[in-house]
Amino acid sequence: SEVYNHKVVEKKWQDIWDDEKAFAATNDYSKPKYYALVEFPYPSGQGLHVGHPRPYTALDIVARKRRMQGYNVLYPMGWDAFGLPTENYAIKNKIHPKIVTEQNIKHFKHQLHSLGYSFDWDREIDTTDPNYYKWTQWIFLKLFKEGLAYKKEMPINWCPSCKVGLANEEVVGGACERCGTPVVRKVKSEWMLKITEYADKLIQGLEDVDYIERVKTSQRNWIGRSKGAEVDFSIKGKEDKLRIYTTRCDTLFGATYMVVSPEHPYLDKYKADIKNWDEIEAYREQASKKSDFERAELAKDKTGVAVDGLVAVNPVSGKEIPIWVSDYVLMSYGTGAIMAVPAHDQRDWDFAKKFNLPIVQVVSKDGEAVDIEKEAFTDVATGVMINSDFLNGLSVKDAKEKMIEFLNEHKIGEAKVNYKLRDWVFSRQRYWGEPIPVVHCEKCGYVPLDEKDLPLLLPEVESYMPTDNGESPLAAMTDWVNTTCPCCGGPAKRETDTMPQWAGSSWYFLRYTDPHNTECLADPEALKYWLPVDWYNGGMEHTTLHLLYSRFWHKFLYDKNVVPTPEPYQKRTSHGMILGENGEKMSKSRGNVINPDDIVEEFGADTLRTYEMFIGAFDLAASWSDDGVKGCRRFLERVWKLQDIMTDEDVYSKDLEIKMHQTIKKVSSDFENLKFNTGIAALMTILNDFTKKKSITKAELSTFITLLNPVAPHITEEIWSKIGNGERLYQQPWPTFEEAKTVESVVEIAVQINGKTKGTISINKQDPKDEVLAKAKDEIKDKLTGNIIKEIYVPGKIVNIVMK
Ligand code: ANZ
Ligand code: ZN
Repeated sequence: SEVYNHKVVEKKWQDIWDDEKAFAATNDYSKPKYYALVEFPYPSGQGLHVGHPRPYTALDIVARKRRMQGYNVLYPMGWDAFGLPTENYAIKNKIHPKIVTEQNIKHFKHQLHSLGYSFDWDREIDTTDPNYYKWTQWIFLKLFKEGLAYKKEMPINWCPSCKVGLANEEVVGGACERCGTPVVRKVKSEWMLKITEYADKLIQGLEDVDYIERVKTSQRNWIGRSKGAEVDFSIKGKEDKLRIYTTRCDTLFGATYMVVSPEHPYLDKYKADIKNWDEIEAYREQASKKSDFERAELAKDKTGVAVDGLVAVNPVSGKEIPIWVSDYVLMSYGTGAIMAVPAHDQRDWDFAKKFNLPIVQVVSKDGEAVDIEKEAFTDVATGVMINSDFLNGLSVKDAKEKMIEFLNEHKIGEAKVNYKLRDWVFSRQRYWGEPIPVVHCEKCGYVPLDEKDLPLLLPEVESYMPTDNGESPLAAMTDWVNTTCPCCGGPAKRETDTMPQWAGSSWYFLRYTDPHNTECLADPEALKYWLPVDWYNGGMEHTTLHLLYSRFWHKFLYDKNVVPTPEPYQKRTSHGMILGENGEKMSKSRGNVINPDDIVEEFGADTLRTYEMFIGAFDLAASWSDDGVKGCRRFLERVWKLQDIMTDEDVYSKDLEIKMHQTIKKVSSDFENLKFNTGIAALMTILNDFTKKKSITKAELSTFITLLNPVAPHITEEIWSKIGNGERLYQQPWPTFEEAKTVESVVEIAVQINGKTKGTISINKQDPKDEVLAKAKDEIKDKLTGNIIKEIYVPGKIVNIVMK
C-alpha cells in the first residue's frame, strides 16, 4: 500500500462524517440511549491546549464504542462563553466581547473538528446566545419566585484588580482565583442563591450516584455538615442572651470566657456600656481589612480585645466569665459568637495563653487528667468527663447527649446542625454576563420580569469598563436602566448586575437534549429519555463549583417538576492534568506549552488521540513526551502496513484465536473503566503477533481496526474501506468475544516422580484424566522402573507418579 498520509486520510473522513451526519443523536426514543458528556470549554483567546483532548478523546472513545454497541448516543459540545477573560480582552483591544467570543468559538471549533470528535454538532450551544440565556434567566425567575434568590447587604470577597465580587469558591488561599490579587472585604448589596437550603439533599444524593470517591469526599467536605448545639449565655444585667454555636456542648463546664466576632451586633447595641469603645472600634477597623480566609487560619497569631463593661454567665456553672472580641470568630458561621474552652480547643488555648485567661480541664483521657500545658487535649474517642458536675464519668458522646437534654429541659439551648456551605453570591458587577431579569421599584421592591419578556437582552454599551465604585458598566446606560415596574406600572430601575460565569453551565446538559426548543428549556419527553447523563467527565477543580452548583439547580428543577431525575449525572470521573516534559505545569512563562495544532499537523489527529490516551493512567497527571508521540505515530504506521500482509480468510487463525478473544474482552472492558492506556497496550501486543507472523487474516484485521476505531477513527476507517469491506466502519457492530475462547486451553505441565520433575507434556485443559496420565507416563517411560503406587493428576497443573 502507499505510505500513510494522515493529512489526506483525516480530511477525507472528517468531510464524509460531516456529510453523513454520522454522529447525530436520533430522536428515536425506542432505542437504548447513552449520554456521554464532557465539560464544555470556555473559548479563550489562546485556543485549545493539549489538556483539552484528554477528556474529550476519552469520552469520544466511550461514545463511539457505545454507538457500535447499538446505543443512541448523545455526545454534544458547546461553549461556556460568558466571562471575565473575554471581557478583559475586549476592554484592552476595544472590540465588543460578542465579536471576541465569535472569533474564539470559530477557532476552537475548527480545532476540535480537526481532532475528529464524534460530537453531534447540530446540538451545539453557546451560553451567550439569547436563545440560550433566555432559559438561564427563566430558571433565575423560578428561583426568585420560590424565595431562593434574594438580595442581601453583605461583606463580600472583592478583587480590587478585577473589580468584581467573588464567591468563596473563587477565592484560593485568600487571593482571587483568576488574577492572584489578595482579596479584600467590601460590603455590597448582592443577589444570593440559597444553595444552603439544598445542603442536605446535596449530601444525600451522593449515595445514589456513581462518582469517583474523591469527588464525593470533596463535595461532602465543602458542604461541611456539622452537628452541635446552640446555647444561650446570659449577659449580666441585660435581657438579651448571647447565643453561641458549639460542636462540643459536653465541655460547657470548661467554658472560661466568650468571644464574639468583631461584626457582632451586640457590640453596637451595648456601645454605651462598653468602657473601652475606642479600642474595640479600632480593632474592628483592623479586622474588616482581612478576609475570612486569613482570619480562620489556624496557625496565625491570635489577636483580640476584652470587652470592658459586659460580663457573661456560664449557664451550667453559674460562674461569671469575660467577653472578648477576636477576629478568629467569624460572623458568617454559627451565631458569630463562641464559648471558649481553652483546655480542649486549640484556637481557644492559643488565645488563652496569649491573654492569660483561665484554662479548666473538663475532659480526661480514660479518667486520667492529661497535661494541657503544651497544647489543648482534643481527643474525643478516649475522653471521659471530669470537673463537670452531672456529666462526670461519661464518655464525650454520652455527655453531649445528656447536655442536650439538660439544655432542652432548662430552655437554654438545643441541638443544631450547621453547614460550612454559604449561599451563592450570584451577582457580578460586570458587563459580559446574563442580565438579571429583575427591576427595582420604589413602591413594590424587587419585581421579576414577566416570563414573556424574556430574554432580557444584554444592551450594547459604549464601555465595558467596570466602574471604580463597583457598579456594573450597565449602570451607566440610563436609557436601559430606567424602565417601568411590571407590577404597578410606575417608574423602576433595572438590575445592573449580571450573573456569574457559573450560571450558564449550571443547566447546559439539559439544553443539549433539545437545543432549539423555543417553548421551553427542553421538551419533557427529551429530558425523560436522555436524563440522567450516563457519564460525565470533568476537572477536579470543578468539584466544589460547577458540579455542586449544577446539582443544586437540577435538584431545584426536579422539585419544580421541570426535570425527571433527582440527580443530573449518574457517573462522574475526573482526568489528570497533562504537564510539560519537565513535569511542570505548561505555561507561557516556562516556555513549555505544546500546541495541539502542531501535533495534528505533523503527526495527525489519530496520533495525538492515541498518545493522549496512552500517556498514562487517566486519572493521574502525566508529563508530555515528544518521544511518546513519535512512538504512537510508529504504532499507527505499523497498523497501516497490516493491509500488505492480509490474507483473505474470513476467520481468526487457529494460533491467534484465543488471543483475539482475549483482546476483545480486555479492550471492551478497559475502555469502560478509564483504562484507555492498557486497552491500547493490548492492541499493541497483538499487533506484534501479526507482524511477527507476517500475516493477518481479513477477519483478524477487521476486528483489530474495529477495536482501534474509537481511539484512531480516521486511519481505521480508511483501512476498512481499503480492504474491501463495505459500508462504514463506524456503522459496524462492536466485536464480541466468547468467554470460553478467552482461556488458554493448551498448557505445559510438569510430570513428576515422587515430587521431582522428570519431564513436561503439553495437554489440553479439557483432556480426560486417563489420557493425560497415559501421555505423561509415555513421556517418562524409561524412568518408570519401580512399582507405581499412585498416579496423581491435578487438572491442568501437574502429574505426579508415586513409586517405590
Ligand atoms: C466550644 C468548643 C470546645 C468547640 C471544644 C470546639 C472544641 P465546626 O466543626 O467547624 O462546625 N465556632 C463556632 N462558631 C464559630 C465561629 N463563628 N467562628 C469561629 N469558630 C466558631 O466547628 C465548630 C466549633 O468551632 C465550635 O465548637 C466552636 O468552638 C467554634 F473543645 O465550641 B466549639
Ligand atoms: Zn412597582
